[in-house]
Amino acid sequence: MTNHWIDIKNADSILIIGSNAAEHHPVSFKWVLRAKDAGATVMHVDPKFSRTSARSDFHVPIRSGTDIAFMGGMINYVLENGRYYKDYVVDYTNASYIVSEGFEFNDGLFSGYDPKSRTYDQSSWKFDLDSKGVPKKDPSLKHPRCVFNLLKKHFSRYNIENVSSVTGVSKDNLQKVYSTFSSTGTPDKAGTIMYALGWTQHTVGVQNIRSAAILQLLLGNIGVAGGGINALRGEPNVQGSTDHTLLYHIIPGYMAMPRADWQTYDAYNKANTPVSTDPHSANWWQHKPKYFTSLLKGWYGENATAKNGYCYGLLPKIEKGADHSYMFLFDRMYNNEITGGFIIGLNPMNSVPNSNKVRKALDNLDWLVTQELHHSETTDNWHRPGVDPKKVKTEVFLLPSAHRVEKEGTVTNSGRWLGWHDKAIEPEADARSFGAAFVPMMNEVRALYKEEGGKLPEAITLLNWPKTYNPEYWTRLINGQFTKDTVVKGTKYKKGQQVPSFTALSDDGSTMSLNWLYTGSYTEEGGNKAKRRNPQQTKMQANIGLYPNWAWCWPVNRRILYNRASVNADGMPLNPKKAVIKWDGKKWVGDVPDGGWKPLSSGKGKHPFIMSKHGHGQIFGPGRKDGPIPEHYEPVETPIDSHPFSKQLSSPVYKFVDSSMDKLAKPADPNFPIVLTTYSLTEHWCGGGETRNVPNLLEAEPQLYVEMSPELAEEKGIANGDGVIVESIRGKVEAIAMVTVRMRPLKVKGKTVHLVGMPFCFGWTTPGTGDSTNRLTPSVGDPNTTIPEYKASCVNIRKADKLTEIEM
Ligand SMILES: Nc1nc2c(c(=O)[nH]1)N[C@H]1C(S)=C(S)[C@@H](COP(=O)(O)OP(=O)(O)OC[C@H]3O[C@@H](n4cnc5c(=O)[nH]c(N)nc54)[C@H](O)[C@@H]3O)O[C@H]1N2
Ligand SMILES: Nc1nc2c(c(=O)[nH]1)N[C@H]1C(S)=C(S)[C@@H](COP(=O)(O)OP(=O)(O)OC[C@H]3O[C@@H](n4cnc5c(=O)[nH]c(N)nc54)[C@H](O)[C@@H]3O)O[C@H]1N2
Ligand SMILES: [Mo]
Repeated sequence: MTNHWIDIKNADSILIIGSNAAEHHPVSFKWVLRAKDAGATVMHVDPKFSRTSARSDFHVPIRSGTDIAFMGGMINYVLENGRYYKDYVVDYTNASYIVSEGFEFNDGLFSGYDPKSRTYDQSSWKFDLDSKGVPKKDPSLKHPRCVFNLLKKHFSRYNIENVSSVTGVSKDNLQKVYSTFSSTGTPDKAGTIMYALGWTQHTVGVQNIRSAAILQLLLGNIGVAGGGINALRGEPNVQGSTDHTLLYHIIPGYMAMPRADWQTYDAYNKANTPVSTDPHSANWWQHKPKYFTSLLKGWYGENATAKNGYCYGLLPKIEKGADHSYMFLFDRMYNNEITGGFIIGLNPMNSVPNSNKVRKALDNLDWLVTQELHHSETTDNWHRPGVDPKKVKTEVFLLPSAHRVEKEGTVTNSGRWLGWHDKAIEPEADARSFGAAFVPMMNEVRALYKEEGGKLPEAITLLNWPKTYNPEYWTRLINGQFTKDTVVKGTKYKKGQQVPSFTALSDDGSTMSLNWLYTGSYTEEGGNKAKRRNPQQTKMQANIGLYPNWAWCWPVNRRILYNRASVNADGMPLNPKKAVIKWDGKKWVGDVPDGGWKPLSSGKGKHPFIMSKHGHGQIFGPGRKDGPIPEHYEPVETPIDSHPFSKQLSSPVYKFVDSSMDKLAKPADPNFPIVLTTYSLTEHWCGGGETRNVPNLLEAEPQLYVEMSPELAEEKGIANGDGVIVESIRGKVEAIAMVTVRMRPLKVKGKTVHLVGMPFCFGWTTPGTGDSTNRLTPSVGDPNTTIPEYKASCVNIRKADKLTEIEM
């Protein structure tokens, strides 16, 4: 989230799109309702009517996978009707930058497309630079090739007619949302966008979010109280685990994973450190070598020296363009390229797309280590129905895990707040937390490498590694410590003492930190700030609910990101009634500002978007793999075979896994005419591996069902409560029909398109519940993130002759 949970109460307009916030993020909804009580309009744009819709001012049904058309229509509306916040757009975004002549967009494709490799050469997506290397600008926004005019031209196709015919949203509903939300394009109003999986789980997931970034920049809604783009994160600590590298393409603190073409420490730094020649651009990532060196010092301790490139050579390096996300991992397993591994704290045999295939893939392992609270579809895959366990070669180790109430440590919430979680009781019997299992296991591995050698043993033997597990110890190291006696701004620090802030991190080996974003969270002066529970705040902070002494927030306890965009050049709040920061003549007050420089009018200030190279909010965003501006593309499986925006039906660069078990339905396939979307349930957790083992939750939601409209039910001769078979080109599942007006048929290009929705929390290890919905879903993903397209695929549905045991 750019903002945080409490801040939602400051919004005048709330657009919940691609999220069922009331059911899956109830804490967020407390603040949504506060805002509503204070007069905010709450809108829910979602294929399904849910408890979120029920508490919103209005619900807008939409066809799954068409949100860029919906958002593009709103961007067009804002531009055509002059609803944007002109000063903000000119001063704080890249709308005035001149885009180089080589950049083009024709019939759904951006310049640089290579159909053979299905990738873009992004080199033409750039700006004209002046003699000093700073982008040329036209603040009058008249230049035909300035970002603003290219944007206008691009989205002019997104008129109400086209948008309505593709999304299935009525014209009335489009007008209602567009006019309400765009009313926040003034300094005294703020609108927030809350999204989650309904936006990310698409082959255009990243571009859905880009469309929100563009809209919010046009309306001046970034950096202000009650504004922002607010990703409602999923698993309780998924924010923390992404910050610390859950994903294969990054290392802690959002730095790039080392690659084979960056063989040395210097090559890594050169490729990853942006340079700006604009004296007013903070270009914060220029400091990356300090964070990277401190991380290497954290990993390899005293063994990491300037002379040996801080042990960079010991790190594994991935090939440029290689994809190690889970769809591709399981594909490698399917092709016998992986012999063994660990699966801990997840149940991929239920939650990964195309379970038919991934279950077979897992059979190819020689060994598998799992650590669980329960038996799951993953731990027990070797004896799933229809499989002879004698024929499965995998040796499976099932280690007992401590439950979360049996462990302590930090949790980072969606708003980037770092809280401490106490242990309530000791784990039972042999159950251990992951750390308590992993730290000693790693010591055994180290001992073996020391004894036996092997390939590049130093990568393991030289690690800075403790003897036993202690969460407090890791929390201190994540913050970072001095490795030499040092003086920072007049204060003396001894070797081994905590680093006070990331501005003190250095690339000369005198500091270590396991994550620069968290430096400042555990200091000599403040102790472990995750444990802070002090509600004190100044009057200005209390006005918008910043609570700076409660827990700690990355970066540097800044509660609202990009807050320098909430003030004018003199440092005065654009909206004084809900000020975030303010220059009092000598210093900034309110939130921790995005950089402590004086206001821009002093001549010594910096542009507010300090993480982007040139310092402006990126309306034109050249860093993505599928284009600098969003464009509507259909989901890979789609009920239509053309759309009015271009000839390019689906994303030209979506990722897919190519195997005999990964079939895809063709566009408008008459065998699979119905759009399927899948989602979580209030009463269960994700794949259900945990909650199906809690009897009262299972009683509340006992069985796989499929939500469908009365119109579809009638067409198919299905009654509420009937057993049905839902089938995709990849597999089928048995479910109970839930006939409900919560799902509506939509008019798409003049024809009726039916949508059905299914939860994905059931599985065969809990008898009588049904099996994984992911037996239906395809292994296709976003080109930037490879997140699977769980939210839109095509199926058919028929009444079951009898309710059988699940077919395998
Ligand atoms: N009780 C409970 N809470 C949870 C979870 C749980 O399982 N149970 N899971 C947690 C996790 S890990 C996560 S990631 C989050 C998930 O939180 P959410 O993303 O809110 O949950 P989902 O149910 O996956 O989907 C959200 C909504 O997206 C809609 N949707 C589907 N396709 C589209 C589309 O193309 N466009 C639009 N606009 N909307 C679409 C669905 O109808 C659904 O209402 O919740 C977390 N919270
Ligand atoms: N079709 C479809 N598929 C989806 C989604 C969707 O919307 N639609 N959503 C996706 C999303 S957002 C997510 S996050 C994934 C979730 O997918 P998974 O992570 O696979 O789902 P969970 O059910 O949360 O699995 C967690 C497992 O960890 C166990 N567990 C719980 N606590 C602990 C612990 O402390 N230690 C250990 N070792 N184990 C523990 C639980 O018993 C459970 O079996 O599913 C994805 N799959
Ligand atoms: Mo999630």
